Amino acid sequence: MTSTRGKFISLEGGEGAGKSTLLAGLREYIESHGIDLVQTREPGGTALGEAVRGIVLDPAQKGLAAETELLLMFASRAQLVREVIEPTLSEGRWILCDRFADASYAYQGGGRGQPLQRIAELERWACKGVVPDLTLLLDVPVAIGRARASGRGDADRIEVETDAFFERVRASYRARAAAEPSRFHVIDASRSPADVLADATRALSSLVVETRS
Ligand code: Z5A
Repeated sequence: MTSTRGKFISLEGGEGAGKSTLLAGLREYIESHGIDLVQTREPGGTALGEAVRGIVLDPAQKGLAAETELLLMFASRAQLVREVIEPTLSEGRWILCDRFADASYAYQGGGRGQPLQRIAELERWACKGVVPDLTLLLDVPVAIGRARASGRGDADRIEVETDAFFERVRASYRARAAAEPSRFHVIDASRSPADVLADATRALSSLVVETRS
Protein backbone atom coordinates (compact mmCIF):
# COMPACT_ATOMS: atom_id res chain seq x y z
CA MET A 1 0.00 0.00 0.00
CA THR A 2 1.18 3.56 -0.70
CA SER A 3 1.80 6.11 2.05
CA THR A 4 -0.92 8.46 0.74
CA ARG A 5 -3.87 9.48 2.88
CA GLY A 6 -6.40 6.73 3.55
CA LYS A 7 -10.00 6.71 2.38
CA PHE A 8 -12.97 7.52 4.55
CA ILE A 9 -16.15 5.55 3.87
CA SER A 10 -19.36 6.25 5.78
CA LEU A 11 -22.55 4.21 5.90
CA GLU A 12 -25.91 5.89 6.39
CA GLY A 13 -29.55 4.92 6.39
CA GLY A 14 -32.71 4.81 8.45
CA GLU A 15 -33.59 2.30 11.10
CA GLY A 16 -33.19 -1.33 10.01
CA ALA A 17 -31.67 -0.34 6.67
CA GLY A 18 -29.03 -3.07 7.04
CA LYS A 19 -25.86 -1.12 7.86
CA SER A 20 -24.58 -3.60 10.43
CA THR A 21 -25.29 -6.48 8.06
CA LEU A 22 -23.45 -4.75 5.21
CA LEU A 23 -20.47 -3.71 7.36
CA ALA A 24 -19.23 -7.26 7.85
CA GLY A 25 -19.18 -8.05 4.11
CA LEU A 26 -17.75 -4.69 3.22
CA ARG A 27 -14.94 -5.05 5.69
CA GLU A 28 -14.08 -8.47 4.30
CA TYR A 29 -14.09 -7.08 0.74
CA ILE A 30 -11.78 -4.17 1.59
CA GLU A 31 -9.37 -6.28 3.65
CA SER A 32 -9.22 -8.93 0.90
CA HIS A 33 -7.46 -6.27 -1.18
CA GLY A 34 -4.74 -5.88 1.46
CA ILE A 35 -6.07 -2.56 2.72
CA ASP A 36 -5.63 -1.78 6.40
CA LEU A 37 -8.96 -0.70 7.83
CA VAL A 38 -10.37 0.75 11.04
CA GLN A 39 -14.08 0.23 11.62
CA THR A 40 -15.89 2.63 13.90
CA ARG A 41 -19.32 4.09 14.59
CA GLU A 42 -21.31 7.12 15.63
CA PRO A 43 -22.29 8.07 18.13
CA GLY A 44 -19.40 6.21 19.71
CA GLY A 45 -16.00 4.97 18.55
CA THR A 46 -14.08 6.47 21.50
CA ALA A 47 -14.51 6.08 25.25
CA LEU A 48 -16.22 9.48 25.37
CA GLY A 49 -18.31 8.74 22.29
CA GLU A 50 -19.56 5.44 23.70
CA ALA A 51 -20.56 7.24 26.91
CA VAL A 52 -22.46 9.80 24.80
CA ARG A 53 -24.12 6.94 22.91
CA GLY A 54 -25.33 5.52 26.21
CA ILE A 55 -26.96 8.85 27.06
CA VAL A 56 -28.59 9.67 23.70
CA LEU A 57 -30.04 6.18 23.21
CA ASP A 58 -31.21 5.74 26.82
CA PRO A 59 -35.05 5.69 26.89
CA ALA A 60 -34.84 7.09 30.45
CA GLN A 61 -33.49 10.41 29.02
CA LYS A 62 -37.03 11.48 28.16
CA GLY A 63 -36.44 15.22 28.60
CA LEU A 64 -33.34 15.48 26.40
CA ALA A 65 -33.77 18.71 24.42
CA ALA A 66 -33.28 18.56 20.65
CA GLU A 67 -30.48 21.13 20.94
CA THR A 68 -28.72 19.02 23.58
CA GLU A 69 -29.07 15.92 21.43
CA LEU A 70 -27.49 17.73 18.48
CA LEU A 71 -24.59 19.01 20.60
CA LEU A 72 -23.98 15.56 22.06
CA MET A 73 -23.80 14.04 18.56
CA PHE A 74 -21.18 16.62 17.63
CA ALA A 75 -19.30 16.18 20.93
CA SER A 76 -18.93 12.49 20.09
CA ARG A 77 -17.96 13.37 16.49
CA ALA A 78 -15.36 15.99 17.44
CA GLN A 79 -13.62 13.44 19.66
CA LEU A 80 -13.82 10.69 17.02
CA VAL A 81 -12.33 12.93 14.34
CA ARG A 82 -9.38 13.91 16.54
CA GLU A 83 -8.75 10.61 18.29
CA VAL A 84 -9.46 8.09 15.52
CA ILE A 85 -10.41 9.34 12.05
CA GLU A 86 -7.76 11.99 11.37
CA PRO A 87 -4.79 9.96 12.75
CA THR A 88 -5.93 6.83 10.89
CA LEU A 89 -6.33 8.59 7.54
CA SER A 90 -2.98 10.33 8.01
CA GLU A 91 -1.33 6.91 8.41
CA GLY A 92 -2.76 5.88 5.02
CA ARG A 93 -5.29 3.48 6.55
CA TRP A 94 -8.98 3.42 5.71
CA ILE A 95 -11.90 4.30 7.96
CA LEU A 96 -15.23 2.52 7.66
CA CYS A 97 -17.70 4.46 9.79
CA ASP A 98 -21.26 3.45 10.69
CA ARG A 99 -22.86 6.94 10.37
CA PHE A 100 -21.18 10.36 10.35
CA ALA A 101 -22.28 14.01 10.03
CA ASP A 102 -25.00 13.26 7.45
CA ALA A 103 -26.88 11.48 10.26
CA SER A 104 -27.12 14.75 12.19
CA TYR A 105 -28.59 16.54 9.16
CA ALA A 106 -31.08 13.69 8.71
CA TYR A 107 -32.08 12.98 12.34
CA GLN A 108 -31.55 16.27 14.18
CA GLY A 109 -32.23 18.43 11.09
CA GLY A 110 -34.94 16.51 9.24
CA GLY A 111 -36.28 14.50 12.16
CA ARG A 112 -36.14 17.09 14.97
CA GLY A 113 -36.31 20.27 12.89
CA GLN A 114 -33.00 21.76 14.03
CA PRO A 115 -31.75 24.48 11.64
CA LEU A 116 -29.55 23.05 8.88
CA GLN A 117 -27.37 26.16 8.89
CA ARG A 118 -26.58 25.61 12.59
CA ILE A 119 -25.69 21.97 11.87
CA ALA A 120 -23.40 23.11 9.05
CA GLU A 121 -21.67 25.53 11.46
CA LEU A 122 -21.14 22.73 13.97
CA GLU A 123 -19.81 20.47 11.23
CA ARG A 124 -17.27 23.08 10.09
CA TRP A 125 -16.07 23.56 13.67
CA ALA A 126 -16.12 19.98 14.93
CA CYS A 127 -15.01 18.01 11.89
CA LYS A 128 -11.95 20.06 10.85
CA GLY A 129 -12.90 19.68 7.17
CA VAL A 130 -12.98 15.88 7.38
CA VAL A 131 -15.60 14.64 4.89
CA PRO A 132 -16.13 11.05 3.73
CA ASP A 133 -14.67 10.14 0.32
CA LEU A 134 -17.71 7.97 -0.23
CA THR A 135 -21.02 7.73 1.59
CA LEU A 136 -23.13 4.64 1.03
CA LEU A 137 -26.76 5.49 1.71
CA LEU A 138 -28.89 2.41 2.35
CA ASP A 139 -32.31 3.59 1.32
CA VAL A 140 -35.30 1.54 2.39
CA PRO A 141 -38.99 2.38 2.84
CA VAL A 142 -39.66 3.22 6.49
CA ALA A 143 -42.17 0.39 6.94
CA ILE A 144 -39.68 -2.23 5.75
CA GLY A 145 -36.84 -0.88 7.88
CA ARG A 146 -38.98 -0.66 11.00
CA ALA A 147 -40.35 -4.15 10.51
CA ARG A 148 -36.79 -5.49 10.29
CA ALA A 149 -35.66 -3.57 13.38
CA SER A 150 -38.70 -4.54 15.45
CA GLY A 151 -37.40 -8.11 15.76
CA ARG A 152 -34.54 -6.91 17.95
CA GLY A 153 -36.31 -6.40 21.26
CA ASP A 154 -36.26 -3.23 23.38
CA ALA A 155 -36.34 -0.02 21.33
CA ASP A 156 -33.90 2.79 22.20
CA ARG A 157 -34.83 6.46 22.74
CA ILE A 158 -34.72 7.29 19.01
CA GLU A 159 -36.25 4.05 17.71
CA VAL A 160 -39.50 4.84 19.55
CA GLU A 161 -40.08 7.89 17.31
CA THR A 162 -43.07 8.01 14.94
CA ASP A 163 -43.22 6.87 11.31
CA ALA A 164 -43.53 10.56 10.35
CA PHE A 165 -40.19 11.26 12.07
CA PHE A 166 -38.50 8.45 10.12
CA GLU A 167 -40.10 9.62 6.85
CA ARG A 168 -38.51 13.04 7.44
CA VAL A 169 -35.16 11.35 8.19
CA ARG A 170 -35.39 9.37 4.94
CA ALA A 171 -36.36 12.45 2.90
CA SER A 172 -33.42 14.39 4.39
CA TYR A 173 -30.95 11.66 3.50
CA ARG A 174 -32.28 11.47 -0.05
CA ALA A 175 -32.10 15.24 -0.43
CA ARG A 176 -28.48 15.26 0.75
CA ALA A 177 -27.61 12.46 -1.66
CA ALA A 178 -29.26 14.34 -4.54
CA ALA A 179 -27.32 17.49 -3.63
CA GLU A 180 -23.95 15.68 -3.51
CA PRO A 181 -24.10 12.91 -6.11
CA SER A 182 -20.31 12.64 -6.40
CA ARG A 183 -19.93 11.69 -2.72
CA PHE A 184 -23.10 9.66 -2.18
CA HIS A 185 -23.95 6.28 -3.64
CA VAL A 186 -27.57 5.40 -2.95
CA ILE A 187 -28.31 1.69 -2.57
CA ASP A 188 -31.78 0.20 -2.79
CA ALA A 189 -31.61 -1.62 0.55
CA SER A 190 -34.97 -3.35 0.18
CA ARG A 191 -33.14 -6.02 -1.86
CA SER A 192 -31.33 -9.07 -0.47
CA PRO A 193 -28.17 -8.64 1.65
CA ALA A 194 -26.14 -10.21 -1.20
CA ASP A 195 -27.46 -7.68 -3.74
CA VAL A 196 -26.82 -4.80 -1.33
CA LEU A 197 -23.23 -5.97 -0.77
CA ALA A 198 -22.62 -6.40 -4.52
CA ASP A 199 -23.87 -2.85 -5.17
CA ALA A 200 -21.70 -1.46 -2.34
CA THR A 201 -18.52 -3.21 -3.49
CA ARG A 202 -19.05 -1.94 -7.05
CA ALA A 203 -19.26 1.59 -5.66
CA LEU A 204 -16.05 1.04 -3.68
CA SER A 205 -14.02 -0.58 -6.43
CA SER A 206 -12.53 2.60 -7.90
CA LEU A 207 -11.28 3.72 -4.46
CA VAL A 208 -9.73 0.28 -3.96
CA VAL A 209 -7.98 0.45 -7.34
CA GLU A 210 -6.74 3.99 -6.56
CA THR A 211 -5.28 2.81 -3.24
CA ARG A 212 -3.65 -0.31 -4.68
CA SER A 213 -2.04 1.41 -7.70
N1 Z5A B 1 -28.08 9.24 15.35
C1 Z5A B 1 -28.55 10.54 15.31
O1 Z5A B 1 -29.71 10.79 15.63
N2 Z5A B 1 -27.71 11.54 14.93
C2 Z5A B 1 -26.43 11.31 14.59
O2 Z5A B 1 -25.69 12.27 14.26
C3 Z5A B 1 -25.96 9.96 14.63
C4 Z5A B 1 -26.82 8.96 15.02
C5 Z5A B 1 -24.55 9.66 14.26
C6 Z5A B 1 -27.84 4.92 16.57
O3 Z5A B 1 -27.52 4.53 15.30
C7 Z5A B 1 -28.90 5.97 16.55
O4 Z5A B 1 -28.30 7.28 16.61
C8 Z5A B 1 -29.74 5.96 15.31
C9 Z5A B 1 -29.52 7.31 14.66
C10 Z5A B 1 -28.99 8.16 15.77
N3 Z5A B 1 -31.11 5.86 15.74
N4 Z5A B 1 -32.03 5.33 15.19
N5 Z5A B 1 -33.01 4.88 14.92
P1 Z5A B 1 -27.19 3.02 14.91
O5 Z5A B 1 -26.76 3.09 13.49
O6 Z5A B 1 -26.25 2.44 15.86
O7 Z5A B 1 -28.56 2.23 15.09
P2 Z5A B 1 -29.72 2.05 14.08
O8 Z5A B 1 -29.98 3.10 13.10
O9 Z5A B 1 -30.82 1.77 15.00
O10 Z5A B 1 -29.22 0.90 13.17
P3 Z5A B 1 -29.99 -0.38 13.03
O11 Z5A B 1 -31.46 -0.22 13.21
O12 Z5A B 1 -29.27 -1.37 13.88
O13 Z5A B 1 -29.92 -0.65 11.54
P4 Z5A B 1 -28.93 -1.38 10.68
O14 Z5A B 1 -27.60 -1.61 11.28
O15 Z5A B 1 -28.98 -0.52 9.50
O16 Z5A B 1 -29.62 -2.80 10.43
P5 Z5A B 1 -29.10 -4.31 10.67
O17 Z5A B 1 -28.84 -4.52 12.14
O18 Z5A B 1 -28.05 -4.66 9.71
O19 Z5A B 1 -30.40 -5.06 10.23
C11 Z5A B 1 -31.59 -5.01 10.98
C12 Z5A B 1 -32.35 -6.36 10.79
O20 Z5A B 1 -32.70 -6.49 9.41
C13 Z5A B 1 -31.52 -7.58 11.14
O21 Z5A B 1 -32.38 -8.56 11.65
C14 Z5A B 1 -30.98 -8.05 9.79
O22 Z5A B 1 -30.73 -9.42 9.76
C15 Z5A B 1 -32.10 -7.66 8.86
N6 Z5A B 1 -31.61 -7.28 7.53
C16 Z5A B 1 -30.52 -6.52 7.23
N7 Z5A B 1 -30.38 -6.36 5.89
C17 Z5A B 1 -31.41 -7.02 5.34
C18 Z5A B 1 -31.83 -7.22 3.97
N8 Z5A B 1 -31.16 -6.70 2.94
N9 Z5A B 1 -32.95 -7.94 3.75
C19 Z5A B 1 -33.66 -8.45 4.80
N10 Z5A B 1 -33.32 -8.32 6.10
C20 Z5A B 1 -32.21 -7.61 6.36
